Amino acid sequence: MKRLSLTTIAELPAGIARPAYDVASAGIGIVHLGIGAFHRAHQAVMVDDRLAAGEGGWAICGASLRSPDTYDALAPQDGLYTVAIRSGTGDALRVIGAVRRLLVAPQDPEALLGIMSHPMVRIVSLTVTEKGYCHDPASGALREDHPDIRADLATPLQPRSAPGFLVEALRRRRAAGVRPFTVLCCDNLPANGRTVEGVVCRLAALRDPELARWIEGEVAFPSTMVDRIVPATTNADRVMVAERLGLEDAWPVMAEPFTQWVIEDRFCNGRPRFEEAGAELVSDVAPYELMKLRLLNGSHSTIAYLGYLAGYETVAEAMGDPSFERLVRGLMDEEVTPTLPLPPGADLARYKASLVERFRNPALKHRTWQIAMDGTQKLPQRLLGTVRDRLKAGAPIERLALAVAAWMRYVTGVDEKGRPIDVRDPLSERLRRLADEAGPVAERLAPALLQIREVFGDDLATDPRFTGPVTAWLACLFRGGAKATVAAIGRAP
Ligand code: CS2
Repeated sequence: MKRLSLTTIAELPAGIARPAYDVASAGIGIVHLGIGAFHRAHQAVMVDDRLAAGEGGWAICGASLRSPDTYDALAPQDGLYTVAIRSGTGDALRVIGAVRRLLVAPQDPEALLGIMSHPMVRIVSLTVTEKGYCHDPASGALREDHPDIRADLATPLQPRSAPGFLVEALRRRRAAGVRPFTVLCCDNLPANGRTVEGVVCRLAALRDPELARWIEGEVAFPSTMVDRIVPATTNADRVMVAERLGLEDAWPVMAEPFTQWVIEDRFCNGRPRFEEAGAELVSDVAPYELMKLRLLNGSHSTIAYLGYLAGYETVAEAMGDPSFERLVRGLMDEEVTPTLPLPPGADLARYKASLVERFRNPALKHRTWQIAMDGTQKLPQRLLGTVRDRLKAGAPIERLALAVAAWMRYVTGVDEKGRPIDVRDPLSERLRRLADEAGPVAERLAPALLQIREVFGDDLATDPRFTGPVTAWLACLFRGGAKATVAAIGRAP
């Protein structure tokens, strides 16, 4: 079978949407760090819309900071790939042309720095996942002892980390008298623009305080809220797409119909009219971001740990269990909602109902194991901020505590049937060691894991209003398993 590319695109059957513009002549205006499935199903689709609408100078150069996989899949396809929108009524396919160039940073850091410093590039956006910012998830501060940061300070002209690339490219622009780009963070971090600004300015200050001052004064770091559920692509997905296209696509991406992008309208060097592609440009993203991180991602992580332990492979399967649905609705309505400032014009009841519908989408096959990854980087903004707000208000935190306990049970690395769990987390070795030392005893395991300051900060580990319910739920999980514990929630542990 032939491969999707600019040469074969004309052979696509009718019914497959494709770029409505001259792909080959679209100029690059955005460098994106972390060209994974999420970016390709989210921002790149909106950029594709703007290119089709005639804003020709905003195509994307996508860089991978680690693995060459995306490059290897998409470079032979001239950057073209398929987005399959999956709903109960079938899959709608669209070929995207917005990614005009691909790079693999470790193979050629100079090429990436070259394009990042080029005046035609006016935005550098990022989806490098929570751990890609080399920061302390509890405090948001740069981890100066992070191996990649130490390397970037030792050889700043050949950076490794995302902050290292941003600082070096901005330094080059300043030295050459080129206006800086906007840094557009699209990861699920709280106050993501501010957080990345803090990390970048700190790293710059360690190199050159003058540079740090210039970045603070000249570079815009708008915050954003990004939302679209994008499960990892499977081989069955590749086969389905090839059948529909009549062409092979080495890496199509699967997504739900829903998509949302809320962006703080603060750019220092121009931007495409994203609002005409469906984005919401606002003056303050914070309420949207809290709503999404705490309701969607908080529920997701809760479903992921409990669902995995209960033997559910996907979010939709877990949500098919009535006790899980009750737990998620109870978590959202009773424990999260009272902590949320309302975004202007938002209808929270509708938002929550739509989340339950999205989680139940049977076509998505979003694996609990996928969401369970990197818990140490996710828990603070998804669950622990809510816990702190609830404790401040003197309010109960039973479901939140159960979710944290489920994470603890999960990171022991052994499931309820005694089989190993493939725990993926930057702290996985430490987690494993703590779990092995404590053994499957809630009263020993909970305090050991609560000592991880990067996750729980200095306050939660010693607050009995938190440690008490977490330990009690962990004991329940060890005793009765996740299914029975979820069925029992509502009664005191
Ligand atoms: C998920 C998110 O994998 C995860 O941790 O919770 O990727 C989630 O699907 C997106 O944030 C949805 O916008």
